[in-house]
Amino acid sequence: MLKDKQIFDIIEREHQRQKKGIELIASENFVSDQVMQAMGSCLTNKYAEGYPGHRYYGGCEVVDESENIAIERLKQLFGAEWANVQPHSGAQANMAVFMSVLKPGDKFMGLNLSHGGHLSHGSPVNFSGLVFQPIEYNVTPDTNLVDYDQLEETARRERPKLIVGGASAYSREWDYARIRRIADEVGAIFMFDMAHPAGLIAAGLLDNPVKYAHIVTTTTHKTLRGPRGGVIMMGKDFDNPFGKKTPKGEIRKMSSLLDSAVFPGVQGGPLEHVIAAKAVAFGEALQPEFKEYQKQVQKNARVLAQALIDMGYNIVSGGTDNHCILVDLRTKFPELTGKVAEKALVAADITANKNMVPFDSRSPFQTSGIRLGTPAITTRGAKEELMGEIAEMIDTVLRSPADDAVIAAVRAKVNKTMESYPMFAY
Ligand code: DSN
Repeated sequence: MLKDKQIFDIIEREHQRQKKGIELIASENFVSDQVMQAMGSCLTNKYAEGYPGHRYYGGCEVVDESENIAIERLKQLFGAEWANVQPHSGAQANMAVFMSVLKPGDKFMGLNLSHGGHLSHGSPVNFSGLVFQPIEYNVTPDTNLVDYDQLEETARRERPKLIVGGASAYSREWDYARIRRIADEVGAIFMFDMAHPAGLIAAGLLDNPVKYAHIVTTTTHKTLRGPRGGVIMMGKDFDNPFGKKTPKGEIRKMSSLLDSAVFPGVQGGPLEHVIAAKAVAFGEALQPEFKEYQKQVQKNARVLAQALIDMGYNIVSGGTDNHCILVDLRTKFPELTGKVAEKALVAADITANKNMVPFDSRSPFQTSGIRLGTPAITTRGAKEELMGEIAEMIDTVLRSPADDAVIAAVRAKVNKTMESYPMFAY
């Protein structure tokens, strides 16, 4: 059969786009060749509804092994007692948790989306806000750190059944112990979605929510540098009875409720090729080189944030503890929206995304911020020396976002620079 030229030409163009640009989207990364190979393997052909040893199809003995290895490596990586590696995405992992611990209409708390929170933590256009009753907590106007006092007062008043921690644009460490204390006091489950900093947590550079939260979810493709997907974990609470009875009257463990919520609750057949790729990525994350990589991710983020601060940019919360930097453009360029900034940077082959900043005066379609991150550029081998240059290139573009000649000159510099930073073979 002839190769599908139309699609493979597109794939090659995307390959070239990734190769020649500076990738600063905080939630993206470049996987290794073996992660890519596992994803593109014959495991995609297999139906395996159910769990290892208990499937609804024959011929699952082989994929049972790779799924079990993925589970064991993930548990080892984060010190978890139980894990489910089947969620197709972070949002589906979160949905399975919501399905397990809430009934439609139940109250839960999550970080305000415009203060760094995530769509699946209570947005009115997402299942979380459509089916359940979200109550926001915020960051403080002065520090832009999570307002734990407000979280506590709100939880005491509203008595939510679930408190969700985690964010998609928050650069600081979390006080997990305090949220767990609040959850215990009001009788809520504490779920932490560590999708963004998971890689830094695996490397021991940030505190580990598995030690505190009842349930932890993450995507596998951000700092963790695995294939696109999600997982759910539990620490010591995995064995707790959780009140829901089986038809025979037995009270089920929370982990078994979560398994049932993933399949058959919100998903059908697992993506065994992606699960094998997750296993490969977890194996890579257990190697000493992964810790060195994450140290560099964190160092690069700090250096890039400082370089921007030195140029007069306002970095939300004044800096970063992780891989993510949120720039409030209003201080340096009051007229420049995140939307225009993103477009100008992309035209210069610097990929970043517009983002709301806390207490934003603009809509989510315009925004006053851009979000930057260092996981992908660090995978390409960038060290802190490059961060100053990147800050200068960003500044040059943002000072003249409508000047095609300036943008073309920066793009040429970006493309030349990236020739010295190889991608994996593919
Ligand atoms: N869309 C992801 C991000 O960019 O943070 C979160 O799911």
